[in-house]
Amino acid sequence: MSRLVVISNRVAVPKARGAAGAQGGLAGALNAALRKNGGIWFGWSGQGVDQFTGSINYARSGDGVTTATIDLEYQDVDEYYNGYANSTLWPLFHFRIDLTRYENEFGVGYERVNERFAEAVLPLIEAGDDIWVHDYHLMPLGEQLREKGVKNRIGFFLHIPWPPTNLLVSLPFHERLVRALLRYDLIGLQNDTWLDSFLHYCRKELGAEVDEETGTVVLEGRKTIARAYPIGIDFEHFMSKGETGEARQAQQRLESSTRHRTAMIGVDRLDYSKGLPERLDGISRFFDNYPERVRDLVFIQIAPPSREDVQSYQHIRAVLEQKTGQINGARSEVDIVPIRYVNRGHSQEELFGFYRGAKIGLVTPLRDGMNLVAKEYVAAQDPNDPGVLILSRFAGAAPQLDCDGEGALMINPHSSDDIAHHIRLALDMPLEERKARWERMIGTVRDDNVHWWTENFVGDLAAIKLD
Ligand code: ADQ
Repeated sequence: MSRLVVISNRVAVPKARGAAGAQGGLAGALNAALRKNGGIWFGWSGQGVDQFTGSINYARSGDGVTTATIDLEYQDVDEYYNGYANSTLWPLFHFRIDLTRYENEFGVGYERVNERFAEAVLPLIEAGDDIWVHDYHLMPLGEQLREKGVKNRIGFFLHIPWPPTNLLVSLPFHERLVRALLRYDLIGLQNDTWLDSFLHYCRKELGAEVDEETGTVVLEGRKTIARAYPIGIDFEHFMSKGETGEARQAQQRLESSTRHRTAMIGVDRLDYSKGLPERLDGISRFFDNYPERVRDLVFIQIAPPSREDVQSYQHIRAVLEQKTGQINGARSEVDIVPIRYVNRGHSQEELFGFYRGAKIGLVTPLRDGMNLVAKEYVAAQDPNDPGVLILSRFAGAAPQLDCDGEGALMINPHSSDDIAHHIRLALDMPLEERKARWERMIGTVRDDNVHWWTENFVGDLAAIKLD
């Protein structure tokens, strides 16, 4: 078995023995793969410094995973992280061309940091290692490594959507970005929709030879395989959270404070891709269309701020505060406040309890690579009295959770009426139908979990024959 070198923008260091996965499903799964295969996890420390040195900070977690991190210059953080990654690629790849900023120095900073990553990680790579690079921050890294003579197998997984060709071509130097990507041996996307868009671009814009059946892309004699690998949650680990006193207490807090009314929950990073203003518009429409139901529903939105240095994130936060205030102002009674808006994160134990106490889960991204909240909501339900998941058709998780129209209630997040109508259906859904829908969804959430995902990707990478 090959040793694994995982490279991502940030490294989630397990804090103590047995704590792997405490930072979420992905961290847990990558730590598990690293424990099994041996190897190292490399990335940015999250620290800014005045002058880049490239010196590596090693740490060994309680359960034996070695991490290696570098500090980045403040200018790198501005241009690469806040700039090209989060102000150019993130909005564009979430179809938000209106929010996409194209600045020359962002692109230069992005390439500079990718080169710095390549130089710093190079001495850590041994012959026979398999290398697994993650996400939009590091698309050119494979090419940088190849140019420095790395001959190992290198795979890349994109956690966010792949945009349609006619959007992607609005990015200056788009060809350069995708050509660099084709220096990887294996490219993973979250589902077939994003995979199809990727293959379409390769054929149309680069003139690559594409075999849709096998996902093989050949450009100038070099071969890359592209496949869909839908990421899942760390099911067992997440379920163990439900056994804790903290989870039970969270559920009780939620239930006792919403007595006689149905609690509906949304849990998201505060990000414009998650469709939060549109969600509030849908809820407002529900109250307009069914005024007699105001006393039946409480909506709880948990949305901790993220990427606060980026302007569009400051804007979305202000929009949400205003909309929540407006709806509550118009609809509250002395004993009813229809929307509770909580601006902070919670532990997985608490989230488990909140999910379980809420009889409707509302997940309405305008675009999302996958969306693990939808899967966590399903996992946390009581099998004897499960809640209803309302899910955007534009979430990467939609094909798995739609279950041929008999799983989640699928909605168009741009339509307030559609959201309002499905909230009413969910409120009135009989127990038998709730159970039947939940039973169809839980299989894929349990089986297609994050360990299945890592094993599939790492297995396919290891099977690639080197020239
Ligand atoms: P994210 O955009 O961060 O991830 P998502 O997959 O929904 O989106 O959530 C990731 C994790 O964050 C979940 O485990 C969730 O519990 C946690 N989380 C969200 N809000 C929280 C809160 N308020 N408090 C505490 N925890 C919270 C990116 C892509 C997704 C893709 C993942 C994994 O944008 O589409 O599913 O990567 O590939």
